[in-house]
Amino acid sequence: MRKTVAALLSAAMVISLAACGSQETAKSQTETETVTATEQKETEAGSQENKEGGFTPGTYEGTAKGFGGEIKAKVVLSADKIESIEVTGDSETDGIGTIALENLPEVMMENQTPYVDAVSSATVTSNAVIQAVASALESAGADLDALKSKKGSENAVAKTEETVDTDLIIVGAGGAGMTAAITARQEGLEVVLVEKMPMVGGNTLKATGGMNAAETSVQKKLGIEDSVETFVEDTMKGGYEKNNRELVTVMAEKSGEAIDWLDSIGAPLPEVSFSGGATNKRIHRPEGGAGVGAYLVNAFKENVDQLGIPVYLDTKATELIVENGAVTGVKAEGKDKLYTFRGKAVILATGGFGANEEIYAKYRPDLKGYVTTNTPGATGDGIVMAETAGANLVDIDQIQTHPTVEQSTSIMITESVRGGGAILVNKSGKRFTNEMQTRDVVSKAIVDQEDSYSYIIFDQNLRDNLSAIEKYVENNIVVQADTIEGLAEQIQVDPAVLSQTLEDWNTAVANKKDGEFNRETGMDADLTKAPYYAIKVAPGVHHTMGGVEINTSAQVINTEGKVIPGLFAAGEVTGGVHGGNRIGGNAVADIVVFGRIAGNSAVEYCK
Ligand code: FAD
Ligand code: MEZ
Repeated sequence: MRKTVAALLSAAMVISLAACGSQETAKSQTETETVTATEQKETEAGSQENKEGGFTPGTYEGTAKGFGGEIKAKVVLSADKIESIEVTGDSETDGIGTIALENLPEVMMENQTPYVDAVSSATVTSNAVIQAVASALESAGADLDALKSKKGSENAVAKTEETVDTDLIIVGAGGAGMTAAITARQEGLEVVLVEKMPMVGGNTLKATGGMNAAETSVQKKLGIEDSVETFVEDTMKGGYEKNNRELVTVMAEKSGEAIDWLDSIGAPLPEVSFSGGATNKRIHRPEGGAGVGAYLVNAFKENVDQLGIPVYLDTKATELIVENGAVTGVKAEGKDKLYTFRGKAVILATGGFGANEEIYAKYRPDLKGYVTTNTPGATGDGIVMAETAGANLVDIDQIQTHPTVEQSTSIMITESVRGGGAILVNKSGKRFTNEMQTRDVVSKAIVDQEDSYSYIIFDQNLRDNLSAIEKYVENNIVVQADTIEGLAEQIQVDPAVLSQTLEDWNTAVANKKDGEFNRETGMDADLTKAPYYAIKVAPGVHHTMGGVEINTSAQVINTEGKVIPGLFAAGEVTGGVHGGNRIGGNAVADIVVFGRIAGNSAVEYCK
């Protein structure tokens, strides 16, 4: 059984990495076919008009459909050279998509051809950039076949070997990894971060709703009553008591100081709201309701840079080095180098496997074909490496869906929208559940509706207080109208039914009593301020609760229940904290609390 997990994960990793990505991959398959067909036509046209031996000087433009909208390319040609390439595309995925826009023109200039390798995990954007530039060149009458044949020979590089000596190697530059790196470096260790993607952030970059913490300085300031005990009990109940109570208790007890630590590194979280399954207002977020992940990743990266921690991007860890039973390093593959990182300890912070359909569908066949909210790097590599080094795995079959995911873009609509007062209606325009229950329950309720989808409905007041919503508007997934009836017409729901639903809901908010579904939280504001908004949603794969077993010091435990010397882990790569179902906001709490613990434990160990 254990061997099967590793074998499956490894095989699927190769597939997943080669295919480059979750949400972009899902689209890329169809789009790549379109691109190829178009490219074929372009090639034929290009050959007919070909100017032998070079280009017709001038400025040429081309366009192509990217991930979120149109990509435009402006190419300046002299008689024998591509002089400049400028590419724009405002709607590409933040981070990875924009990296493709920024990096590819430079590589194209270096190679003097548009036909260069796609940026890992941004295949749709990359293909669109390639097509837009090729289309500009086609309009200049360039020989696209000749330019295609340039690819490969000029890009091929033999990989050299390099050994890097340090104290601590941290694999994965997401939230847990960067938190551990900052903590350990602040205590004087030499640290390196190894990250397989071309950018830092991982799933942490996408986190939106916020971070749970109890008895915090922020809650006290806002007059919110909460307790560590309630936090522990909510988490245990949400996880169906499968959680490791010791780990949960540490997370809850240390969550308050984690909020203060974030403040100390320049990332205060001054607002607090409700998340599903939480008894009290506990989910901490940035001012104005901005997405928590990008905000934290920016702060983490600034600290990592200020502390001079080297970050090896595009460098995929492939194997842990084990000597005399202790972990002393990592083997990794970069773009042009094969690395051996040697040190005294290793922290695995490689995240989960929510972008690895082969694995999650093995444990949950019902999830086959589901979209994922996860970033393409979430393929479970760390779990494989740890297991190969003897680590025990826990709760590996516990996989969570998020109930409100827009299906054509895989964009997750944050729980904070419901926490701020939004409701869910089915295709008849009626509410069908308490929207603030845990996400497994709400997901099931949506799937049980006719055609298995729902609309999340909110108003202008909610939009004004939650800037995370602007991303949904920018991505054109929000329907808007000045009246409830107008909104109903647009989403093809009976206007009378939707009006009644809203009227009943607003009465429930006024009376603080939801007679229909017993909702008790996220009822601070009614839905009465026009315009009104709707987003069509259904569940998507969101979090993998299981992973490597750790103790409260973030030391990795082997299959005999013993600590593996030199190996620590934190974040979504681990199992135990979330049990059978994670409460919204607990993963960011997990990565900050256990990221710090892993950093400190590694410091102790290295001493
Ligand atoms: P990640 O942030 O995923 O980082 C892991 C890193 O390791 C990645 O950069 C990855 O590329 C890298 N890596 C993987 N394999 C290798 C390898 N072989 N070599 C080198 N590098 C490797 N939780 C909350 O509590 N609150 C929220 O509001 C919230 N919102 C979310 C919204 C979305 C859309 C998603 C997807 C998740 C959300 N979560 C939220 C969950 C939470 O963001 C994640 O569980 C958490 O950020 C994981 O952090 P991590 O550091 O463990 O992993
Ligand atoms: O913890 C999460 O995954 C979360 C709060 C997501 C969200 O809805 O914003």
